[in-house]
Amino acid sequence: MTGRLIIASNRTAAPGEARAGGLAVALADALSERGGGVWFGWSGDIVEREPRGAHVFTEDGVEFALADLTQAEYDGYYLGYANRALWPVFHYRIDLAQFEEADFAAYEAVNRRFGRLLAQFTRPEDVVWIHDYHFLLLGQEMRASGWSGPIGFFLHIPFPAPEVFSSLPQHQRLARAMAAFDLLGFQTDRDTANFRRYLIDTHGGELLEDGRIAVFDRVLTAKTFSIGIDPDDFAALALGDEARAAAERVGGIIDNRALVLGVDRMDYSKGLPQRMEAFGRVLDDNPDLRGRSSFLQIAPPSREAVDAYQALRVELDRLTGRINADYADLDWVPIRYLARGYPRETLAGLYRLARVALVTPLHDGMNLVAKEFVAAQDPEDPGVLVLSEFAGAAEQMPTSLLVNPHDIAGLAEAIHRALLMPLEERRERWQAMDASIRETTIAWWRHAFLEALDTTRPDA
Ligand code: ADQ
Repeated sequence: MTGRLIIASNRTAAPGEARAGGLAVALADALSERGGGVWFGWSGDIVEREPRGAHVFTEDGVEFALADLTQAEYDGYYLGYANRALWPVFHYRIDLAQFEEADFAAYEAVNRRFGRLLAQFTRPEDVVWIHDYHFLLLGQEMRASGWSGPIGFFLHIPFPAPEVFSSLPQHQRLARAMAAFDLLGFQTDRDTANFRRYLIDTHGGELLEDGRIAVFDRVLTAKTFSIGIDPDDFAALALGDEARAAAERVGGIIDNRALVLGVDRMDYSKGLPQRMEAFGRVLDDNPDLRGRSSFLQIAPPSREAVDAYQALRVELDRLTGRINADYADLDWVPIRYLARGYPRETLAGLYRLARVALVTPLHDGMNLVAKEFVAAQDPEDPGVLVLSEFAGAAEQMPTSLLVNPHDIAGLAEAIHRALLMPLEERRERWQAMDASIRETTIAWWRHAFLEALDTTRPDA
């Protein structure tokens, strides 16, 4: 008999909110499969006075416990330490990181408050599954509040090379806190290896024969669980009415020229300027390709309060302006850049229409857009995935056109090659990618993680 599941993630898919993403659906499924449990997270609300408890709702046997943040907590914990220190460092952008002691203090305080709160919702036989970089200290804080059962943690973003992680002034403190988890899940073998190497080289951790690591008087498991999607569900979405309507609309506008597509949240980790430059380079170097393909980039702004995002926006506007001014004609615009989000159905239709997808982040935990693109293709006439070697998905999709996103010439060459790739080669490459996304689906991911967590017993 397994205990209930207790999930903590920064944002939850609260009752009544649409569960748009595959992840939200997967976690909701995990909770209901266990016959209930608790899903804890930030409510999304900012309040004036320090909140004490959480708002609790019950839906289909699942308790949602949502805690508010004060403005100061939101600024220091969320916008500050999580988004201006952890996010850039974990994505290898130490140059953009801001190490403010006050931000870390807020991060610590919120993790403490949330850890205490969450401990109150647990029963002795439960298992706890904590998500992502907002909550690196949450397990330790739960332990301090008396929770001694199993705690699993999954990191959705990359775990950087030890030298990069060590640039965080609080890395020792973070590492000790992370050792309160019993099972740590990472997106790729590269991340798992980075984490292990960090513990072994920096903290004298010892790799045990069974693969676990002994460190800070605890024994923990670090393992790869590559997140996926539901390929059948996404393929069906791509054939639906809304998807077809979106594809027809865009197909009409680009007059059925080859569509080169990018879909990302607007973030400096996604390599958007490099991608636009490379597309510009294709046009610079290949007069015959001018007027023959259209690049559509969808990138809704995220975390706009952060200066680095505003700089990115200015850069993208400049690049689009330059390329369109050089090459647009009366009936053709080379780049269209839409700074807004679209429903999954619309994206699915565009993926299927696209001849080439550019998924070229400078660093990315996994990148589910790459997998969704593959799932949405017509098996008889599939498009080509140009994929960054620094996206987690690259480990699983060696038959994509792998690129170094910093190498503009190489990227331009890959786009050129993708646009001209013969049908037979497109099919062969796609078949291998399709097989791969069917191996580690989102259902596989949550089952594999929870199975590993259920067999992990806290040792100390
Ligand atoms: P993200 O950085 O958000 O996620 P990604 O995995 O590509 O990156 O996307 C997650 C979901 O958001 C996908 O379902 C995708 O369709 C959707 N999405 C992305 N751009 C969109 C857009 N412009 N409009 C509408 N929807 C969009 C983090 C990590 C990733 C990791 C995931 C899951 O940064 O590396 O793959 O978590 O673990």
